Amino acid sequence: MPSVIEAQPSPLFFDASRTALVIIDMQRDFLEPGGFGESLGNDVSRLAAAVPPCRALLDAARAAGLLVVHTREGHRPDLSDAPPAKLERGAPTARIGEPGPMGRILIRGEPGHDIIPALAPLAGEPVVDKPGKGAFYATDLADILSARAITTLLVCGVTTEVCVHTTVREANDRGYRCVVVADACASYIPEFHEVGLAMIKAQGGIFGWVSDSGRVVAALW
Ligand code: TIU
Repeated sequence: MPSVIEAQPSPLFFDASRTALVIIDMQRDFLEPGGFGESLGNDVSRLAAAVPPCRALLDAARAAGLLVVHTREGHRPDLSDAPPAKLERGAPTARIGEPGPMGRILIRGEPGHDIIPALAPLAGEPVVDKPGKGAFYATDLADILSARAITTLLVCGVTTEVCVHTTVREANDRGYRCVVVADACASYIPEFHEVGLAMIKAQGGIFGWVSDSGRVVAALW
């Protein structure tokens, strides 16, 4: 039974049984002081506004029986999956793999790599660990989605113009209909959030659709 999400540039009809909520990188390393985001010179408090809308989406998606996928950006402790070009950048004292107040920065298994408690995954919800910005690159996300015949992705998380955007671009080329949930995404750079959303819905929805948590939650009931 198709439902409709009010979105821009047009309403989107979707089948809940073939729709997944994808929550991008809502990790302590990006949202809390002392992690990767702050090491890059960012004010991490700018991301807090996305947490309640993500929580509302998560509650609604679970209640509606949607597939919920969580992603985390991070690297192996030996850094063997981290390209030198990525490791070289950032503050010399707080690069990927260096110790910090939440453990080694952006390393799997460290406290900073965890998803924030407010959005903790439930048993049975796939958590996709990714070494890059996009959630398809070097992961099994495509297999997870195809096993459930997923065609539509509701995408939220951080940051809008980096990991959300890269994932949506990858997903769009793979044929998924992507709805980016504006208020459930955030950036350290507010104008990049705004222009990142504008890029997705421009030109007739060149990468997908943009909606907000209130409209998406309403469509899921
Ligand atoms: N720096 C920044 O804005 N983002 C990232 O490095 N990763 C994600 O967006 N997850």
